[in-house]
Amino acid sequence: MRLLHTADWHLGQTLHGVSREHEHQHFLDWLLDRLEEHAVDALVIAGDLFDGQNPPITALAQFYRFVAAAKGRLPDLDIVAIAGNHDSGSRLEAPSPLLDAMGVRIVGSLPVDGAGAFDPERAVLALTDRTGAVAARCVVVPYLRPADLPAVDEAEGDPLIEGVRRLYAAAAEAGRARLRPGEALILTGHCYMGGGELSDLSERKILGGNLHALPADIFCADAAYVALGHLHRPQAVGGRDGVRYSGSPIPLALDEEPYPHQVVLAEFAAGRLVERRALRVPRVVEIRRVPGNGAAAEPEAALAALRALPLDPALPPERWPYLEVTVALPEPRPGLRDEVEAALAGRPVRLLKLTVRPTGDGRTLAESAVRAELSDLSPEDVFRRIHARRHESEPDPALLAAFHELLEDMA
Ligand SMILES: [Mn+2]
Repeated sequence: MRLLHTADWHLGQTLHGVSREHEHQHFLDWLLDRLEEHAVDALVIAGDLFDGQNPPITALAQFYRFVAAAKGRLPDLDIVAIAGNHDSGSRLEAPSPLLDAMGVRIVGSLPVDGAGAFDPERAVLALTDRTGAVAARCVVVPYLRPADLPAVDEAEGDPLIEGVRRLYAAAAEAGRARLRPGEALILTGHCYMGGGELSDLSERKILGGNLHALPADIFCADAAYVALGHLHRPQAVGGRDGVRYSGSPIPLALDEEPYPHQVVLAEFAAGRLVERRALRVPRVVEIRRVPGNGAAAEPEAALAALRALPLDPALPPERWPYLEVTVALPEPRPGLRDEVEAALAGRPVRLLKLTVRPTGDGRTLAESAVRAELSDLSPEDVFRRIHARRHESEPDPALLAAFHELLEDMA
């Protein structure tokens, strides 16, 4: 059985105000071709299908067009998707009566029984191979919120970590109980595992530091594969090759540009993972930086580099590169943004971010002429700044964690 694992699509995302629709469509078209090319039996999307709880109509249409096209080209394809922290679970699940009948299972919230308690049996889905025989039991667990977790006595450890551990243990046990010889036990999740490599901007602001990072041993050792979502950088977890984040298919922040974006193709035989490889997603919009890294030592150097920037005039506007410019400023320069825009006027490039780093005389950013734009700040940055202004101190970690909890509930 061949399974394709992907996550963190964030359909509907905008990057510094620019729609990613074209890049997402390019990815989805590419993915359809790969599903067919590799005769994939199951597609697992491990959360954050959409960037927000109320996705734009274009993003919803994009997703359902993809599902219909995938089932049209591969009628026997099993599609399994779980909600991530960005998704609205109930919105994802609303079309389930239609999708279930097509073999498309979307799990937005933790499956519960009539009394509202977690029902592990309902978290186990069968995945079939090309002959139509069940080849794997897939345990689907969407992004967990504290209210989803069983109560744990504080003496037994961190209530969140231990709660997640128990929930996964019960779900895996239900999957294991269904396994017949030759079937693989596969787990999914959208969660933050400890020891992961973060890609700074788009993740740190939703994670709230390293609080509640989960240890890899919450996933049972007999799982043939664990398909994770949440971290945008592809990686294995806890030294286990079969426990991994697929990573996002496109860079979701400017600083997610340097590493490859990919999906994972995994093959199972006789209940085990026998082959795994990454399929690299081609990038349709480049991210360029001036200078290549760090900050231009002075504005004139940055402006000269911008004028000399090699750009392809044949590209259609939706493929014009994104540009980030960083300039060190020894003294205020009120017209800098206008100067940068003038250097780029009429050229096939999109300026997404201009960062100014005041140097030398201790002038604060607020006093320097180019002000930070709200869109350049994460919610945590804004919170820290307000806290600094009102209390002249950094927020303590517990307060910051509470802030992130609120933020996640609102996301
Ligand atoms: Mn996420």
